[in-house]
Amino acid sequence: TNTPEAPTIPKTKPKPKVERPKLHKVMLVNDDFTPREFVVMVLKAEFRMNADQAQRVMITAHQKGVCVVAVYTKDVAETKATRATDAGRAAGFPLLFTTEPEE
Ligand code: NFA
Repeated sequence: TNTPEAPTIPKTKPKPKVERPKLHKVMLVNDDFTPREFVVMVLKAEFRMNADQAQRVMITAHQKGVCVVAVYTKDVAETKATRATDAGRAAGFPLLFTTEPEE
């Protein structure tokens, strides 16, 4: 009368071992003072864009108020946004880059 126990089967899914980090967008914010050529120069230098890409992003921010520049992990996005904003400030311009998590 001694019934052997059934093997225990775990009902929860195993957790994936590797999760990809949430990406964060770097946004370029328009202003009325920073020269277009300066914005393009910063985009090329800090975000490794070519002239065409940089021009397109600059114009989009100019026309719409804001434009996504690129997506990175949180640390990289924040570092690049800070460096690019600082480059504007160092030259006396109110150029602003912000970051936000991607949906
Ligand atoms: N609006 C700025 C100008 O007309 C150019 C600019 C674009 C500034 C994108 C900041 C961001 N000189």
